[in-house]
Amino acid sequence: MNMKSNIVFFILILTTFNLHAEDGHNLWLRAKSTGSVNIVCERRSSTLDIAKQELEQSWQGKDGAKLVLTVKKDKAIKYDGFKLSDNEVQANTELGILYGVYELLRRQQTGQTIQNEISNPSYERRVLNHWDNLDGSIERGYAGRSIFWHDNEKGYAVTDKEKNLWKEYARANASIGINGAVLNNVNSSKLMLTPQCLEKVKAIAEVLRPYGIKTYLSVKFSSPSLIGGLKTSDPLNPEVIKWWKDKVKEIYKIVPDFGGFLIKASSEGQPGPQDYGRSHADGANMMADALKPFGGIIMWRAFVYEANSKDRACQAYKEFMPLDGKFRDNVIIQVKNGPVDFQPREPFTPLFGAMKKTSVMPELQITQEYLGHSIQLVFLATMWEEFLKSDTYQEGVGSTVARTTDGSIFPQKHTAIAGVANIGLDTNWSGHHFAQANWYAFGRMAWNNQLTSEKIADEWLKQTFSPKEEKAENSNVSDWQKNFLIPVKQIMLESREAAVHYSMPLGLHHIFAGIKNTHYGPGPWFAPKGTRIDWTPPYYHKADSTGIGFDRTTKGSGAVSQYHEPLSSQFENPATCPEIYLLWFHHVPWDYKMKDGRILWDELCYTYEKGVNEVRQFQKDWDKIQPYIDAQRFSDVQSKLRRQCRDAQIWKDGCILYFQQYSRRPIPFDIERPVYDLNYLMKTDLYDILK
Ligand code: GCV
Repeated sequence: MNMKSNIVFFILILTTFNLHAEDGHNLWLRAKSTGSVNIVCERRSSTLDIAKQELEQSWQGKDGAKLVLTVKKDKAIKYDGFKLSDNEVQANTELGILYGVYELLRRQQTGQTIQNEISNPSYERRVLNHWDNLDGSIERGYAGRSIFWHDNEKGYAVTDKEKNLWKEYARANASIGINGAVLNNVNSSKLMLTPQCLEKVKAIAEVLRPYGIKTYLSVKFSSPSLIGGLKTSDPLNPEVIKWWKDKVKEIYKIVPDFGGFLIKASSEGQPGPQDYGRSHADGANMMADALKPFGGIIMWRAFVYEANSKDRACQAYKEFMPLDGKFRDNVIIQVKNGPVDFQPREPFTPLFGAMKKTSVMPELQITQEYLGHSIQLVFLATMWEEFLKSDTYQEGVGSTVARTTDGSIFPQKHTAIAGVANIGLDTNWSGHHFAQANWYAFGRMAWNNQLTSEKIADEWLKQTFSPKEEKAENSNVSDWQKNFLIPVKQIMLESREAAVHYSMPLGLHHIFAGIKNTHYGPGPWFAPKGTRIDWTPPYYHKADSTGIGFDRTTKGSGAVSQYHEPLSSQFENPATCPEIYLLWFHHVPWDYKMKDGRILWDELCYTYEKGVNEVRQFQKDWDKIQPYIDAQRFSDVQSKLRRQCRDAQIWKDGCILYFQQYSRRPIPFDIERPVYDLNYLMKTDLYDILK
């Protein structure tokens, strides 16, 4: 074939098989309008212009319908919430109108009806935390380099192409209700507060503003001495106090809607008030006072743990509970969902609900540091739903984490939720097509912390994958729903549990390969001499000839006592402790009888096996959906699933063979035999270190 006939053939193939190449860049915002809409809106502003443009671009309602956008105060509407009916969006603010428009379009695209209803956000601030460094790299980023920062060579220059990308980013966030972005890593650079860097922040903030996204920064607590020429950064020193006041003034001059600071202090080597003998409250309040006149807030992280502590999981509670009630009302304590560190499964951090006189906000991790990077398909909404619905019992039955943080129980001046972003320069933004669903889910749950993961998966799939040329009433759609939507939703909803099964079942945690600190792959054996013990897996699994698991009962580290009754007693007793947390709270003999009658060792093996089988099933199910999806995204996901299957097998083999050295029991004979040698896996690990 010559060149010309080659092209003709290719076009023919494309039309015949309807293979639209989709690279995922459009995220869940692919819908094109199917008719016109007559928009009535008395006001004009850049935010309202966006709302109108979105309607014109993606309207799928009745052709020629009239839609009124009304900005009018209504007491029943909270923050930037909205009132929605078939022909009107009403809100207190222009941003509320924009959110209402996105909701209306989402309903159209996902075939959901609209009754007269009010939708208010669960949290006032719904914030992405970017762990982006000023050199363009991203800590725990798996989707390319930063969309905000370059390598040093390009410095802080801003291009139109970048601005365009930030606009797309802002649009995606606004469409799911995210209204804040911390632009840089919590392990902040001291340069963040220099005038050159702040000029760039100004440029970014200008692009994000019309979409209602406030800009926040992570800054080094010791900035006054690092870049301000002061001898100290002691929060009670008058010069330091003045330095922060001046710096904050300088920021608000160029970013008038600046949101505030996110601070990692006295944590993992970061400077903090404790360096000067002061408390977290002293540090946070000093900065909060500087921000107060401008309406800014401090999000002060509670991610603290000491080397050599008996139990790292106890530390945040110990340090922060005595300070309850001592923080200013524009300080929010930002607490990770679990007491160790974003593990595949953890019980909730006991600070939730326990701090009653202080605003507390959850921090979730969207980027999959411990859940397979952007290699594995793991839908995190099920994990977040489990967390938000966890009952703390702090103010009686029903004091869920959601309710203790969203102002329903405690009168918090500010409410917020944060998610560590998984966004980078990769064409599809998140590295894995399905990792986009985690970004989406974070926004949707931040808006409504009662939403189920099932509903979120359903709407995300419909918007992200439904065939473009089909309209809701077309019969092919039901074909697509039956053969794509239902099975793929099932994969998503089972995916996190599968990851727990093949990596850290029954409450095991932090048993990752430690080499290179990647947090990918198993390393229960990893404990080189001289490494901090709480950075080695044996500290967490404590496997020995008598059994396995971390004793956090009152006879052990006592972590159970940080939970409110009845949880405390429930966790204390292995018979009542949910088995999903068994090895989190207990060191259990290998022949401990599980609820299903198996001994613990067998149960562990069967669970690892189950996890591997689950991913193999995802692989089979994915292959079946090929006719219902574009070729590019089909094969991208297919190839990632292959790698996930291999890596699940490595998890299973590595963990079972390693723990078998202590259990000294056979692997139950009806499960698949390991295919990797333990020595090989351990050496591969070591080999990596030498590379
Ligand atoms: C940004 C864990 C991660 C670090 C992260 C830290 C934090 O330790 O591995 O990369 O640092 O948490 O949340 O501050």
